[in-house]
Amino acid sequence: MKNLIILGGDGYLGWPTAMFFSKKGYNVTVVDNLFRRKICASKNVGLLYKPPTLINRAKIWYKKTGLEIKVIIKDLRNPENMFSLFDRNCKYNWSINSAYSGLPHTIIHYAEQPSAPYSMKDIESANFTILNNVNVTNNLLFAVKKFSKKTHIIKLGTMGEYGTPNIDIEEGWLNVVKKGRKQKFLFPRQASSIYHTSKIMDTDLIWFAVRTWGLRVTDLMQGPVYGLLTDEMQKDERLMSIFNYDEIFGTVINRFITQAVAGHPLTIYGKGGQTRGYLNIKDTLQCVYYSARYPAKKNELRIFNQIVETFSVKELAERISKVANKIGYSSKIKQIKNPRVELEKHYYNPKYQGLKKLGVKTTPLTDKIIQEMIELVAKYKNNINQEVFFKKIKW
Ligand code: USQ
Repeated sequence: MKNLIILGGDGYLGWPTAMFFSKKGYNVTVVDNLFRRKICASKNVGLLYKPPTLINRAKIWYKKTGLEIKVIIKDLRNPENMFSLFDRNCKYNWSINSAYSGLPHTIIHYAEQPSAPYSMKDIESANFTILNNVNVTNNLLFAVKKFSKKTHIIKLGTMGEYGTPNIDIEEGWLNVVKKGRKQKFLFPRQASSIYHTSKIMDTDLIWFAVRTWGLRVTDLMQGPVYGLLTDEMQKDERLMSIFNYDEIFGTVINRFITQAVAGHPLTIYGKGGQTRGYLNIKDTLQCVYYSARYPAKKNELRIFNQIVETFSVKELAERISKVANKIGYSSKIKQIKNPRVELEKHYYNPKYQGLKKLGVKTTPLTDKIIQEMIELVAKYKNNINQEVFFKKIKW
């Protein structure tokens, strides 16, 4: 049984990933400092429903499947906490069988502050984002170097690291020829928030560690994710992922779906030509799974663009509104002043073949999927607080 550790295992992607790998037969441990839950509680952020605690989620999972997901509540900004994950005497907060059974084959690193608006809120949030994200990444690299150089790190990067350049976006790297000489460099990165910039800093650290210490890392450059359900959760809605629709943690498709259900206009920022690469939460799991199954080699920083299809914000609003209207909602669209500094009309042509070549089968956004999301969100309609659609964060 392969040991797999998920850093940030309580988040939107972390918990579904834990169940997915557990079902696939991995020996899964999740680690989290519960940052997301604490912020959601303290900042009155819009959660569609309150998921059980991480420990209770693991217990429910065990009752349903007989499979154990070990839980560790720790802040990984502390290097000792990170190092302890490689220690045979590491204590689990919740575990049926606490015997430690060897070093991790794979570590999936999601343990970051994931919100661009949160990082732009004020100096405290900006500093927290930079310090947390870079610090945890650095601790992980040092821990793997010290205890387990064979461990494959899967790091969640973001397409936002590249920004929206006026040229095609390659998968992570760019071959440059100058005066007859050639060199492969990281593809130029130019982010449009402190959060996205912190991910660029992570990438620089990782590339340094791979070159210098021979680590093996896969960096997944992910676009905005949408959806609530994965195959594992459908057994029990208490196992669904944390779902935000607010300005801070809600990604745009999840927000538009919730706005349609609540009878709030779908809020396009500015002209709406902002184009990004999107993917269903189910596809995130597949991408991470195939990356784990076919790991990067020693001394390799392998980079994949983790997206399925591109849409402008305007296209998304129109599609979601159309489906909502068809099934009886009265959904409107409203263009509002863009609180962000970003290009509202631009060229966007990223490559994203690598993960498909590994075997990932994609789930494009269909009207049926939009309808299913609307219907599921509608079950929690009474929990929607329209006041949190905007928290007045400006770039
Ligand atoms: N947008 C609207 N209206 C809204 C909300 C957002 O027009 O009500 C626009 C934004 O201005 C932006 C686009 O939708 O142009 C996407 O915004 P988002 O909030 O869905 O995504 P973003 O802030 O970029 O961040 C999200 C995740 C982050 C991940 C990133 C991938 O929160 O963790 O890294 O997507 S990417 O965008 O490709 O960098």
